Amino acid sequence: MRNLKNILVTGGAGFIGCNFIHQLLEGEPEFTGRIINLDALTYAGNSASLTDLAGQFGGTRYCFEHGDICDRGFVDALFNKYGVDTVVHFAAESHVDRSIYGPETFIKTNVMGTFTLLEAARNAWKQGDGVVFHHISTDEVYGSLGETGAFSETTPYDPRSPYSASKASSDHLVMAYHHTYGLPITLSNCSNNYGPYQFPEKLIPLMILNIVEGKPLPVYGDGKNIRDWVYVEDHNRAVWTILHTGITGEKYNIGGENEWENIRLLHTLIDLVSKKAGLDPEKVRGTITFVKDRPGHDRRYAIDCSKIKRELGWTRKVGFEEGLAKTVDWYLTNTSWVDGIRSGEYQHWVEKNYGERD
Ligand code: NAD
Ligand code: TDX
Repeated sequence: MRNLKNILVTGGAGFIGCNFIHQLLEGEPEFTGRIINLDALTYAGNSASLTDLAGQFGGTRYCFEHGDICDRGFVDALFNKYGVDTVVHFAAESHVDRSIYGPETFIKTNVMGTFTLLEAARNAWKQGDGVVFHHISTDEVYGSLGETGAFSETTPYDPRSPYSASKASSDHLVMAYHHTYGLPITLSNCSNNYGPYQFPEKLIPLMILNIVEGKPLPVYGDGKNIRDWVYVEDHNRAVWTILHTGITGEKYNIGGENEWENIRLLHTLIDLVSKKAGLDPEKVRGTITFVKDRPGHDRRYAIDCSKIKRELGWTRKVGFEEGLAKTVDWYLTNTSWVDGIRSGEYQHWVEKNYGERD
């Protein structure tokens, strides 16, 4: 069992990263160390997701550092300042649609940013500081499945969007730093996450808010693409398990074993949100709008996560019904968070890029 004292979390103001920090500081009493959150606060980062923690743990167990993972000098300084022994690398450009409209920032952050962090970690590690680097990645690196089968850790990479290609590149770099230099790394590839604090450009929060606001519900293509969904806290518990007991140099798939066609998921959400918000579900169904398909839209993802279950004893705890209900409640309650995150660059981007797609 590793003793983690100074954890550098990148992208901790984003969806999965901020849940990770909340879970560690509020829900893991055996963790007594410190978290350093390095985040550039792009459109997807929101310090409001962490305000309560900054008040409760700020300065001692939680430190926020505003900066770019591509900035080598800044990253090196953080390793020195905090004696970082663990890196949990969430920071990325994460939205597939944006990678289609503007791939460059994906290459910068996901490829060059990961490279920069790896170099900084290798430098600290060479100086004798024990550093473990955990890289957070996605099932999308494996490509698209037909009607049967599931991605395992040995499935060959076949990324098909600029997003997944940039994540695949970063995975290869992480593995290369282990094989070439011996840097202690672990890597995880997870399926679609859902839960609180997810930016409402992603399917589930977008649909929840559009249902409540009476806006059209845009379904890409025929709506029959399939995704595997895992509650964000289950993903983060898996990461925590890997950090403690994962084998250096290994990769682990994480998934919910929970496949849904998009259109079926949308109907489920319509029923759930309508019930909670006092709407007529049949009227809401009338707002479903089939729009032009996402170019290169992967048809089906499914994850074989038997390795992490068998070798590290992780299992998913939150069922889909329970997780969806919690998520819907969270978005219906936290309206000021929603207003805050949607007030900036996002709306402008949607108008500019999505105007012509219907
Ligand atoms: P997100 O877009 O919600 O958050 C990304 C965070 O990274 C933001 O806080 C942003 O400000 C920060 N960031 C972006 N560029 C940066 C830079 N150059 N320097 C420093 N910070 C920067 O993303 P997410 O959904 O929380 O995803 C986190 C990680 O998990 C990503 O690596 C993603 O590829 C991976 N992942 C996501 C999912 C999912 O369903 N969301 C599934 C599997 C894997
Ligand atoms: O408006 C929409 N309509 C629609 O039909 C949106 C936003 C999405 N979709 C479809 C596309 C996908 O088949 O829903 C599915 C899910 O879409 P996203 O929420 O954009 O997620 P996805 O493209 O599957 O990628 C997500 O999971 C893997 C994350 O964004 C990635 O960061 C992660 O790696």
